[in-house]
Amino acid sequence: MLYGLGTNSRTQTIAAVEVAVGAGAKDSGCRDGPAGFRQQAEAELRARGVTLTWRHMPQSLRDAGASPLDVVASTARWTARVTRNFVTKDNRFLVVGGDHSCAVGTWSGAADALRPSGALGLIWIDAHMDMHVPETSHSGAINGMPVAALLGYGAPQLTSVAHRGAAIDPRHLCLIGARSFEPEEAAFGQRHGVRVIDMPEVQRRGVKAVLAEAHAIAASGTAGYGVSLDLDAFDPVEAPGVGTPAPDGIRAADFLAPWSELIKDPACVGIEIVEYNPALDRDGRTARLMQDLVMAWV
Ligand SMILES: [Mn+2]
Repeated sequence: MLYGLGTNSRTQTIAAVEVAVGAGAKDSGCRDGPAGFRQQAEAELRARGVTLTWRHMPQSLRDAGASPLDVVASTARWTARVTRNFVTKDNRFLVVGGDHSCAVGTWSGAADALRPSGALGLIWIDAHMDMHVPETSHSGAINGMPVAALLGYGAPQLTSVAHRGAAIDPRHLCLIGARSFEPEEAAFGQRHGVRVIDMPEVQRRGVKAVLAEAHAIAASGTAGYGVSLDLDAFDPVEAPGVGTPAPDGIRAADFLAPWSELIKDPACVGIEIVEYNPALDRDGRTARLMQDLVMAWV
């Protein structure tokens, strides 16, 4: 099915939000993700008819000697204000991370804006499940916890960013591409009834079919949905510039067309592309993939 008609205009503007956070990861290098993306891909996007207008994260939010949790939580509060504003005004947004802890702010704000009209659905495309709570995490890294936080579990600073309690109802959440996770996360997902389409299932059924299922989960009975894309969902051959690569991932050639259909649905309120670590990229491969992912939106 066709979700939306393309536009005939020659140039398109996308509202981009820079969430330059790295405190949620063991390697803080994806703090440089938005700057690296701009440097590697922005000129080429402009040449292809797409202009990004940026909301920059205030300098004061970057580390400043506070604990990682403090940095992540204050970043989340800022991000939530920005995305809440976009969704309230019916403007779709692109968040560029940053480590995946940025998702706590992105979707807390979007859910808060939609709350008067209904729930927010969420599609989470990632090699990992990100469903740890501080008690189960082996590494303590906050970028392994955002899904749990959005479901209302974890550090109080992360579960009440825009609103007290869960931002996302597990019935409207779907994870895709999981292949590297701890048993505690799988148990958490089962306990809460989260639909997890793991990588073997993606390979068996194909990307198009699993994105269609995820769309049904996130779009049915909700006021809109978002898509959070962790670049480590892709095979490291195609997206080496990530902090936590996992082999045997999704291939861009299978992904781009159904991704385009998924995010062009007017019910899609915004998207998020995270975990780009420019220092680990090879020949600009990951940045080029990000460019294609953004081009698929127009
Ligand atoms: Mn992730």
